[in-house]
Amino acid sequence: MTEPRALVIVPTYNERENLPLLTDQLMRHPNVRLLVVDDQSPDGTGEVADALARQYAGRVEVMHRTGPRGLGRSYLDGFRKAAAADVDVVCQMDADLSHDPAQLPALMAGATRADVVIGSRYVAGGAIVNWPHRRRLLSRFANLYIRTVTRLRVRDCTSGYRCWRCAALAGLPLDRIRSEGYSFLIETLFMAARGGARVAEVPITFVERRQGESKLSRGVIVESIWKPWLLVASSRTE
Ligand SMILES: Nc1nc2c(ncn2[C@@H]2O[C@H](COP(=O)(O)OP(=O)(O)O)[C@@H](O)[C@H]2O)c(=O)[nH]1
Ligand SMILES: [Mg+2]
Repeated sequence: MTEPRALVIVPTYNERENLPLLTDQLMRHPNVRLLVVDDQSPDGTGEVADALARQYAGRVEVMHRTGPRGLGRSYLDGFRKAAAADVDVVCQMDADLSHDPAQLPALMAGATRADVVIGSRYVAGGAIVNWPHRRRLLSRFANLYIRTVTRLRVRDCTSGYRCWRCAALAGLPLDRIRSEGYSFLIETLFMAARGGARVAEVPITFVERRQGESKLSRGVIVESIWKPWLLVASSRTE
């Protein structure tokens, strides 16, 4: 796999200012395709995505979801579609420019020696820009908590910047995954690791969004408190 071909899945909810910039930067990588999964964003991100799909015909595709929205639901639909794509790796990233497309080749290169590569804020060389102290503490604590409960050996379990080898993604039991938000990221990582996937981390610089708003809700945080325990419990009973 010298020049891996990638499909990048980007879930969007109200990202109309960010998506065009992200797309232009991603399209600078010749072997990268983009699948936008939009949840009927009220701000019209879906139409912006359609225009980008016309501009980059054959490289950018849009999935317009209906029904209940959610990050986990959007990724599950995206993963199912990706299973039929003719690529070597499938990547996940946020639409809000927190994840720098310039760092994508490093994640893709990592997939030559690992099944899942995490763009990590918490390994040497990783960084966070524009987060208040409180937000840093919460994320640090969350990762410590998740590692302790699940025994995952990953430093950044809640990073949404990831690159999967297709075979590793195909091994995930998608029909059994129900979580949203951070829990979705934890659950997919947990399932992969339990299935024997090799997980690697490469450093990224995470930059907090400038445009639009975070969708991080209280419900999402509460779910990620009990979810690690549930994952461990259900893996023991199987
Ligand atoms: N399709 C879809 N995307 C979502 C939803 N909620 C968040 N996103 C996207 O998921 C990514 C991360 O969300 P964000 O609000 O930035 O979370 P934060 O970085 O944890 O504050 C962004 O690309 C959002 O547009 C949703 O319900 N549906
Ligand atoms: Mg964000």
